[in-house]
Amino acid sequence: MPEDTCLFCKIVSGKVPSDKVFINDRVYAFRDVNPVAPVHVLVVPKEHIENADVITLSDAELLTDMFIAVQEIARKEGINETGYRLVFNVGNDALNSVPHLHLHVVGGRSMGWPPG
Ligand code: DGP
Repeated sequence: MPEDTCLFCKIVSGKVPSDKVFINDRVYAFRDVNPVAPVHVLVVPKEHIENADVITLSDAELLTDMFIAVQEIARKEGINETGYRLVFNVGNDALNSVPHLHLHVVGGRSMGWPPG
């Protein structure tokens, strides 16, 4: 069962503590333990989905929920006007380290492009 082994499932269930930023029925968001910018929040579905590469049409509503959560978080964190970056890492080349879908919300400073 992923709830027993997956770090972000344990964060969602409260077994592992986190700094909560947002919660609703389907989405949980918390501060990244290794922030790369003044604002660095991870938005995750409460349900275990491995990564963006396995998303299907049946996840459409859940993905919309995640983006609506992002909008609320960006306003609450004061970065909706200055801007922010949204990142889904997938697989080794992207250094995806936790196999539970998560959307990085990064902001509060100017960022370069392309990423390193
Ligand atoms: P990724 O590399 O895309 O898989 O991002 C995983 C992120 O998760 C990474 O930026 C660090 C963060 N992270 C890892 N373990 C923990 C944890 O226990 N708590 C919190 N808050 N963040 C974590």
